[in-house]
Amino acid sequence: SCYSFETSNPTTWQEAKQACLEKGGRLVVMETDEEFDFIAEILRGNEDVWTGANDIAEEGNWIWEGSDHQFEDLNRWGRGEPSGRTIENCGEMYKDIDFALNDIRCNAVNDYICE
Ligand SMILES: [Ca+2]
Ligand SMILES: [Ca+2]
Ligand SMILES: [Ca+2]
Repeated sequence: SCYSFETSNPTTWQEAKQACLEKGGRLVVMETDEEFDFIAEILRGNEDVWTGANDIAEEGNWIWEGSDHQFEDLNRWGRGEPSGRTIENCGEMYKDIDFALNDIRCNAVNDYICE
């Protein structure tokens, strides 16, 4: 894949999704542990970023937006995550837990990665 790290204009998750679509891509979809580790390594020293992970359509049913890749193929949640039930429906890579996945409110503003 080809990635675009958008770190100068933090946005909500929906805005990030739309911005990636307008570039002809999508929010990053993690297909393998190798891909996740590769991105996490690049992110060291950076801020939190949005991924395509979300459970907006159905609480607890996490998907990768714009992909039929099975979310359950990967388990990269931080300890105790996802924690936010219906309040937190979008997935970020969270710097405070070494860029593991954390569910957070979709109207938070983050950097994001398109692919
Ligand atoms: Ca990918
Ligand atoms: Ca949720
Ligand atoms: Ca959380």
